[in-house]
Amino acid sequence: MSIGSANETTADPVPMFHPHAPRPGDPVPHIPSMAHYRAMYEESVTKPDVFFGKLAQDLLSWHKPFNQVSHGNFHEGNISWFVDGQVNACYNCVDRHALVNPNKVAIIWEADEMDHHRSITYGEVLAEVSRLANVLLKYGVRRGHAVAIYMPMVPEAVYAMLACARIGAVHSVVFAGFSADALRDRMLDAKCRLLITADQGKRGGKTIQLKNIADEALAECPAVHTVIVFQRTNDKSVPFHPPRDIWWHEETSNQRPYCPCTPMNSEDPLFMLYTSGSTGKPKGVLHTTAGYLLGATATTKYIFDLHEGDVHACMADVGWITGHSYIVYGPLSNGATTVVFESIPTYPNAGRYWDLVDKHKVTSFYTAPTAIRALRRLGDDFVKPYDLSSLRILGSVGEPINPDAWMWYHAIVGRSRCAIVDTYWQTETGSIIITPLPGCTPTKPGSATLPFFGVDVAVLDPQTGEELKGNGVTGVLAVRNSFPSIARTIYDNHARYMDTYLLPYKGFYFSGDGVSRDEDGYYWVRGRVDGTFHSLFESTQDYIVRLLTSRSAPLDVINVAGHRLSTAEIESALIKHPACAEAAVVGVPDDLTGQAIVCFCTLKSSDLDNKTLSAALTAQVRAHIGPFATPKRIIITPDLPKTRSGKIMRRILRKVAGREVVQEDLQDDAILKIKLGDLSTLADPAVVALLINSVADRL
Ligand code: 6R9
Repeated sequence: MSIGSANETTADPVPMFHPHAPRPGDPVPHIPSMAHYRAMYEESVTKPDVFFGKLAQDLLSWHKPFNQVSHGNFHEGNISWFVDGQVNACYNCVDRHALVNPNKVAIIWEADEMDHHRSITYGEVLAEVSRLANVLLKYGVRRGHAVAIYMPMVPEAVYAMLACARIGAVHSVVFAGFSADALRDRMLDAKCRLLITADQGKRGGKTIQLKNIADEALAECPAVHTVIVFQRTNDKSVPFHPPRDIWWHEETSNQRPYCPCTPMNSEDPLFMLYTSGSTGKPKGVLHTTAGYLLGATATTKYIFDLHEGDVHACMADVGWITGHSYIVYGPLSNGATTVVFESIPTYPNAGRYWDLVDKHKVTSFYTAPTAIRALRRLGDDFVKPYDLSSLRILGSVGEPINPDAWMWYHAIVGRSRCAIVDTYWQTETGSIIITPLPGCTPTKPGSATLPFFGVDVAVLDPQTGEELKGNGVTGVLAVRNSFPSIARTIYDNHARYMDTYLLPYKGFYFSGDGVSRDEDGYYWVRGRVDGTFHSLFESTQDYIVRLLTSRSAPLDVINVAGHRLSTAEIESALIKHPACAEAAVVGVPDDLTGQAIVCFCTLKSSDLDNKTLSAALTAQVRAHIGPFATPKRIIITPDLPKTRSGKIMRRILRKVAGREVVQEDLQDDAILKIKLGDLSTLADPAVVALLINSVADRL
């Protein structure tokens, strides 16, 4: 890429990077020019049935063709795609490649231990997935049953997902960093009867006691009759309780390495994946078979510009949607080689990613801004020694990427010749919805640029819901018209699906994010409008919270290191501690993780000192949600700021926690008012000083 014309229309000129012509020997990109993109985009939104009808036939293999391309709308929440077609996701990801090219490498597994890696062919994947599918059938799993998967990042986690898809079972993967309570809640909500887990996990040199944690969760899940245990470490001290527990290796070795695929209706559920929502209760976002698979397949093909021989390395965990779409379904459906990475970017040192790229000749690499920021901070010397010439595309996902991190990724990792794709999407959208295309889209650091095919993005005035047409506008990000991979419902709670996504702005899908469309029509996603974030949204946030509280609990989602967390869920964990009377959790800006968790707690009587209590409350959050939700700070305070009607005023807490107001400001009411806004609804104005002092005490 080369620096081209500056964008003159914004206050700070933003450099624009234009794609380079392919190097000799590199493939011609699938979408080679903006004219191609524009023509395809135009057709995809004006004639979606024509566009997606063709795409579905080109990219997927069908057991039975569909009768109609799309049906339903956002008004009624009755979306369906590829009506009455029959398709099997596992067949598309495995069989159709294994039958033609069984020796092609499907998965490269890079273990936590630096010198340990393994290549697995499509033929082997077919055999292993089939054996496991037969085990599932033997233990009574049938089409439509929910299966929980709580696995480390080993190829067997991928087999587990695909084995479910093969027989029509609905997988619910729970990230292996979640605690026993979180796993229990998800298994109960999904009514799982079988769990697939491992003895232990390995991550960054540490051992994770997966089976112990699973046992704790299972104690309260009597409906789970079978637990398949994969041996990752073979540690003999791991508890094993037959007949409920069965060993993966013993059972699969007794099954034949072929199992027929069950033809599924396009709209049969493929999986559910829990995500943080407005209340403490996570929601099981449900994706269906054909639409999801087409979204994952098409976006992977065009955005990572996959060609024969490419190696795609997505550094996410299969426990998140990014892992589902860009480690498993997208790359495998395209017949590419996908990397399953078990470790972390800094183990054994900050060169780990680049060693992986060099060793496996990775062509497209996908990670999160939080990892990019952390590695940038550790210095260029960890990147320099490696041969990164195989790379063509570098992706970013999970949160807005700051231009500085973007530039480092581009210059130091990409050696100024790779395309950077900043991809915006959500668990609910199933696949990427705003992104550059590597062969054609000029990029601006920090902007996810333009919509993907079929996604008709609208910017809405948050208060009136009116569409803000034209460029140079800021509002909430919404989508008009459904597209194939959009989630169809929240498992067993369609009312919540309607309330959260489709009712706030009638006729549109509401993303929960704020966005600007600049003078060039480029999108700049600002982050959740329901968490802290952009001062621009101070008033709109309040509005959205009001809007949604009339139907459900306050919407408050924060993004920590690319993970979506619900403040309500963290609060419920805190108040389970016997010493905690009340808790209010906010997100504050953080250089490394984007946002960080700050908890304000009031106490019942306690003999413990604040330091001990803070440690206990931190442990409480880790135990109830998982270590990735560890608070940055616990602030013990005598009181919380509340309105006369008893609602906690989080706006004040955010500013105090972010040190936007400090002790000196207490001297001047006018300054306080400017910094904190209207305090007239506050029941006890004295609480502001208490809070500021409590924060100062901790520093
Ligand atoms: C894929 C994924 C979704 C939320 C989303 C937004 C934030 C994701 C982003 C981004 C700015 C990007 N987000 N990608 N914000 N630029 N490129 O992360 O799914 O875990 O459901 O989170 O992440 O706030 O609403 P999920």
